[in-house]
Amino acid sequence: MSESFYVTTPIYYVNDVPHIGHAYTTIAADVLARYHRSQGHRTRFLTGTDEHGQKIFKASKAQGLKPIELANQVVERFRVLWDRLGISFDDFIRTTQDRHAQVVQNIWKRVEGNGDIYLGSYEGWYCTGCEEYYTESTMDEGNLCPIHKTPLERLKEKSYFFRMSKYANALLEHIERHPEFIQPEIRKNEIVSFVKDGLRDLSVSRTSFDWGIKVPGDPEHVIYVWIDALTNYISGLGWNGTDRGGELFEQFWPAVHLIGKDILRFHAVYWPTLLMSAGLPLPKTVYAHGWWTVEGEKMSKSLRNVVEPHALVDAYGKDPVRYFLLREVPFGLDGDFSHHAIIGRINAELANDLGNLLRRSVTMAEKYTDSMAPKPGEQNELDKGLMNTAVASARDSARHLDNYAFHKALVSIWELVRAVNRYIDEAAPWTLYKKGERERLGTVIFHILEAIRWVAVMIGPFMPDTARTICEQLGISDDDEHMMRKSIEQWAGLAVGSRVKKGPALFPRIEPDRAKVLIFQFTEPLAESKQEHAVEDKMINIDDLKKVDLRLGLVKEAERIPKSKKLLKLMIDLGEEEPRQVVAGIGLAYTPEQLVGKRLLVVANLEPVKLMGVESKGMVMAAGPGGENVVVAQFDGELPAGESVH
Ligand code: ME8
Repeated sequence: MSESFYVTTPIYYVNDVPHIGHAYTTIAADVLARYHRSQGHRTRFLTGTDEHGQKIFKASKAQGLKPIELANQVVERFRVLWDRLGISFDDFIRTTQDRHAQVVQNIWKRVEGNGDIYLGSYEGWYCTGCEEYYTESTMDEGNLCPIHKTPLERLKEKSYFFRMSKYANALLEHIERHPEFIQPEIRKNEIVSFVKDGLRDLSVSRTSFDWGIKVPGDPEHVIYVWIDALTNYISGLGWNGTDRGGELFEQFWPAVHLIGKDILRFHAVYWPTLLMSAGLPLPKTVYAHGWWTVEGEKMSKSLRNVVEPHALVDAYGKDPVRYFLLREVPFGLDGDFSHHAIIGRINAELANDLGNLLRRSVTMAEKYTDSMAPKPGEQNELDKGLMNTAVASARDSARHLDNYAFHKALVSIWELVRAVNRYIDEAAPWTLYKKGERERLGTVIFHILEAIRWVAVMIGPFMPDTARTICEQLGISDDDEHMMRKSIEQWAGLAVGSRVKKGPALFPRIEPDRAKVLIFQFTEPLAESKQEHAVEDKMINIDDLKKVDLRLGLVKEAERIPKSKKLLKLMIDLGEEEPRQVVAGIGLAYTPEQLVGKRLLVVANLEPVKLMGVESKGMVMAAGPGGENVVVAQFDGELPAGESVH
């Protein structure tokens, strides 16, 4: 029996229309699914939508719609976009479908049957945006959500709990034994330290609204939306509530879950512990990719910089968008979307390297070998070099895809693209033609066409239409056999005599005038909204500024505040009799040792506050988005502590 491969995307919320972030995960999953199919593996690719919970309920109310009406509208938007982006999913699951609700209730019953669900009450700080409770130590100062920066709601409700705490050790053991389980490494480390801090039991039902799946036997409660949502990965396989799970489950589980790093904890802690309790195998891999910003800014509706995938496809075409998103940024890392960058890559790598290669090669075959793939003669060293590069490129690109390193796979493929361009220059078919060296000419043209065929097969998962167009121009019939990886296991798979035919340019260059127009169109709303924000933000005058007592503070001592990851207690010399105690939320970015001896910029006249019970009499200034990415403002040189800043 052939190997099987099951890949999933997150199921997306239907309170918002799809944007480039959703497209990114889904394209990555599509590339993997296409790649595995081309390997001859039995492959299944699931995507879908997450339609329950308070967030959707509130969003629908705000629009005067029933939740299901909102869901139906937005689901359509996702479907249309996936179609446009060439997403080859095998199934699309909606959490409002009956087939899903039954599975969620079944998994609940199994977990309950194992004694892992009990009734209690929950009080905490809730963010509807995240659909999650925060604790004093995980929320931001001022009772704000650490993700959305919006006020959290204090909620108290009766709730069922899942005994997640019971599974902490088993989870750590599993992570240890299965290095491929949480990737990349940095995300694994995050989860390990989170779990080592101890797991609490998880509140898994809500009574404050009823837009969800009912708790079996207690219809006053709906099942927590994340338990509902995560279960899609097995309801999409028709899990039938038994150990074996039914035909699809047996064939395809466990899955590779591709997700964004924002939802790692749900996938790497909640979901596996739930599966353990239900007695089911854990996912093979949870791969959390990075986060896209846009032209250096966080994507947000209020900045009007949300990148709309349809507009991108309109401007650049489907395959270039797919290529760019996976080529630009290593999969596990954060990246920035910029129109300059996509235009740069389209012109250099797609139009120049690949598009020109095909064009000049087909033109030569038309002119020198009667529009046919000629019969090759004996290989010389140059030919062997090209063949070896092709073999290496196929091997490397496959290995990189097996490791989710999409960008490296593309780099390996482009090594071949560039090698063919060099080969043409060195073999100089035009000279052979002039000299009438027909046999050698035939060998060279064959090698060029065969190498391009290898490129087409390798780029197939990334740029399916482009691959097909290349095959057409090489006279390869449009059947799937030729797009299979097997077809590049051996050199010289191109049929001698296949008819070569020029077509339109693969990727038209984006000339500078057009580039300017595109960049203007895309970035204008952003610039406008920035201006609006600037006007809205009140100006201050010099007297306002003088009210702030800014001083140079020399850090004398620093230590962590127990039970807090972020907060550090600093003793800072501000030129006063005694050092001042200041609490700073920079503990993910700095160790206490790193801070001692630094000369920092400190606000000295801020009203004292207590943070986690520790008094803070001032504030350390720092820049950056937060968490590990924060840099303190500090002074060079040896100026004395307490020096005022103006
Ligand atoms: O979280 N950069 O749904 P969601 C990269 N329903 N990827 C991004 C992104 C960005 N700026 N913004 C979003 C949910 N994504 C839950 C999931 S799964 C059982 C339930 C992508 O609509 C990324 O994949 O908020 C992220 O994980 C997902 O969209 C979140 O989609």
